[in-house]
This record gives sequence, structure tokens and C-alpha cells, in this order.
Amino acid sequence: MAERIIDLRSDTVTLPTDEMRRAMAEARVGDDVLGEDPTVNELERRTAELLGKDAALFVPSGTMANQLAVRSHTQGGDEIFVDTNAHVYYYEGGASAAISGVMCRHLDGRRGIFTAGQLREAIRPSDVHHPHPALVCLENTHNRGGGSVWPIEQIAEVESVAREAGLKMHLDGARLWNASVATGIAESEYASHFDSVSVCFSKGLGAPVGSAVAGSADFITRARRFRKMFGGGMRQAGVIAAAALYALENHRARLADDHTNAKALAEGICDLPGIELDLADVETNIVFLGVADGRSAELSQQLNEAGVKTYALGPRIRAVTSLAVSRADIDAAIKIFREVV
Ligand code: TLP
Repeated sequence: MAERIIDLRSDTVTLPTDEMRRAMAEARVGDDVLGEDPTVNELERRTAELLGKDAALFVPSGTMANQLAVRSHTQGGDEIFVDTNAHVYYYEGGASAAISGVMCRHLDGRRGIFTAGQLREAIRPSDVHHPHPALVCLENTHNRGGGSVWPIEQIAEVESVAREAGLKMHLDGARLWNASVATGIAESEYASHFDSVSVCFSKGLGAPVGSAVAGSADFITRARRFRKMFGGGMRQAGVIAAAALYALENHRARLADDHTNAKALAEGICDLPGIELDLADVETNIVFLGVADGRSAELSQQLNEAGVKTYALGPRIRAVTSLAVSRADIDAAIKIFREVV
């Protein structure tokens, strides 16, 4: 059994740092359902400011943030437009159908990124036979797309088609911080194309819990009501909001290290036999490897036994860099990959 486990399964596996725990211990708290938690209020103010929106709402998870947006923007029977591999459709347990009663129309994007033309083709004219088209959801960076970054011009083109047809725009920005660090484009500039944006504090930023959804004052009033309905109204949540605030101020810039580490990992293993990996596809902190001969699960298992944890997802293996892995860990992981393969 390996001495040290290098955990590349996800950037959700990070643990709070000592400084973060100190911020949590010292947090001023109150009852947030009554709007009286000063740390939650400050986190929501700062998040809204960074995203250039009127207001934000602190929620327990990225899934809840996305589903609050879907519920707040739609009515039962509406149609929402998503990439086939979007988290909001693929990984949220059918919540859009169960909670909001909406239908998902899939657009086959390239690495999760679809075109304005694809959206235009998918939107059907108003007719009693058709569902009401209500919402377009984008994901930036795109998780199953391999940490791919939406070009800002393409977001603007998609937005213009959506607006023309009267559709709302939601961004699953769980890893928007990574997109901004990779491109130098501010989070607020990305967010300016959307009615609502969800962001996550517990992935690359390293907080133990929490996400937020941001938008107009009216949208947040509606989302706040649904958050309570979904059981997401938290009381002295300042203890966890303090970790998120700490992460927001101290861990955004360092995401560049995760991107460098992802590139280094990819470079160290892309020539291995039976591994398919295009270095140009490694844009942020997620690396997907194609594995030949249906061997992804077996290879992931062997890596696991040798001390490198990854996820096998169909014919691919996903490796994600984060605060949980250092450059030395990446060098060790490359060595183990090469030995195992
Ligand atoms: N992603 C997780 C898993 O759910 C797959 C991961 O390990 O990557 N949006 C995006 C783009 C996400 O990647 C995730 C989580 C979420 C939303 C949901 O966040 P949580 O897990 O907080 O509900």
C-alpha cells in the first residue's frame, strides 16, 4: 500500500487550511434565516460585488445554487437548453425535472461548449404544441468538457440569440474562478452576460462547504424563498461563510498553480501507450485521458492501489489538480502513472 495518497479525484477533496480554520473559529455569527449573520451577509455582499450583481445568496452546495436558478427562472413544463454533459443535467439527480418540472433540451457542444447557431436551431417558435422556452444554462469552466473555458465572444453570441427569443441566461460558474485566472477576464465580465450565476467556494478555492447564486435583487428575493423551501435556510452559517470569505480573498490567485500542475501532469503522461491526451485540451485544472481498450476502470483501480486516486468516467479517466496536491505530488503521480501503465 502506498505511503502517501495523491488525490486527483476532484478539487472537492481539499481540506481547510489552518488560517481558514482560524477565520472560522473567530467568525461573528447570527441567525441567517433572520438575515442576522454578519459573516454570511459580508460573504454575500463580496460575492455580488465580484460578480457585478445586485445581490447573492449563500447556499450549501453548487447543486442547490443551480437548482434555485432553474426554479426561480422557470415554470413547470418550460424548456431549458443545456449542453448534453452539463452538470445541471448530468449530475444533479434529475433535480430540474423533479423540483422545477422543466424539460431539458440538449445541445451537443464541443467539450461542453455549443454555438449560437445550435441554440437558434433548437429554439422552436411559439406554438400550442411546444413547451415554453425559458432558460439557457452554460457551464464555465466545463467539468465534463475537461475544464474547458467558454470564449467570451461565443458567450455574447449565445446571449444575443437567447435575448432575441426572450430566454433567461444562467451560468453554472462552479469553476468560474478558474476561467478568470486562465484568461484574465474578470468574473464580473463573464457574469454580465447572465441573469444569474452560481459559484462554488468548496472546489478549487478550498473552503469546506458552500456555494452562492447571484443575480438581480428580485431574482435573489425569489431564490431566497425557494432556498428556505428546499431546506437550505441555515442558521449560524457564518462559521462556514468565514471559510468561504477567506478562500475568496486568499485562494483565487493561486488557482494558477493548479493549472500549471495540470499541464505538468498532462505533459508527463501524454506519451504513454494506450493513453489519449491532447495537451491543448488542458486549459485549467482538469485533465481527461482517453484510455484504450475499455481499460479505464482497471487502470484507475491500479493507480489507486499505487497511491494515485482518479475517477474512471466511461472510457476516460479524470484527474483534477487542487490545493490538495503540490508540485511534488504531481511529480510523484507522473512516476506512478508511468510505472503502472
Ligand atoms: N462537481 C463534482 C461532482 O458533482 C461531479 C466534481 O467532482 O467535479 N457545477 C459543476 C460544474 C460541478 O462540477 C459541480 C460539482 C457542481 C456544480 C455541484 O456542486 P456540489 O457538489 O457542491 O453540489
